[in-house]
Amino acid sequence: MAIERFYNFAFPGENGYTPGSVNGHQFLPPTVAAYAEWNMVEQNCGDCSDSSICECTYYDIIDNGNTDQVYQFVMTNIGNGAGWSHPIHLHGHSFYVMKMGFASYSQDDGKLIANRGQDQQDIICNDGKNFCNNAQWRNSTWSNGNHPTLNWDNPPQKDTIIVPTGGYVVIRFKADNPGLWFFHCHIDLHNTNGMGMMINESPSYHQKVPDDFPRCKSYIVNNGDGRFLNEIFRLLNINVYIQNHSIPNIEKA
Ligand SMILES: [Cu+2]
Repeated sequence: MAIERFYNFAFPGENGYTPGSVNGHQFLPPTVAAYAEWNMVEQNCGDCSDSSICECTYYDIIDNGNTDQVYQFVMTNIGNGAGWSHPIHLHGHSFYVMKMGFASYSQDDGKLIANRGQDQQDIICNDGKNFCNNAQWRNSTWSNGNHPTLNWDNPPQKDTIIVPTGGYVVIRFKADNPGLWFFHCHIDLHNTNGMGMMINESPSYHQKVPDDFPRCKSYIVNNGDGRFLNEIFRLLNINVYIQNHSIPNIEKA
């Protein structure tokens, strides 16, 4: 039996605030080396809800020690925040592509038909704003890895797959590689805008870091120059997060 998770990679939001996110969580990079100092990662995504967009160091824990457990991820690109296709990349695994679902396009002009994305077809979004932060199969008997028409005949094995606008991709892999794996859109503008998350796989089975491995601790600058400094750090590609930072908003084209 596969354990199933839904992740919506999109730009949901309202009032001009539509950052890249996964299930409505705009990713904040951890302020520490997360693998070595997991207990210092700011793990509070408590303000996030099905009908809001939040910023946090979003992660999910999978497996908990059973190294043969199969996981099924349903990666969606649906709802209020659909509009671009996303090449989603999972570190630490190659996965099997079991199914792809597409939105409906006009036979005449090739354009997306309004309201015919997969949030209106195979998948349902439970929130009134159609952010799709907590999507599920419309047919509940498909839940928990029981979708009836997955491709079992030599499914392609990949580590990156396009999740089409308005559509979804079902992947499977064995959780047999304990570690901390980034899971993100590989368009860097989307990724750095927050469309990513961490998969913490089998935490109790992580390899220990060497005893003398540097512990940098959390370094948070919080002053009036924070916004300016944050941009400098971004330009230098230094992974330091400034409180009250500003991430440029990506407007829909
Ligand atoms: Cu993207």
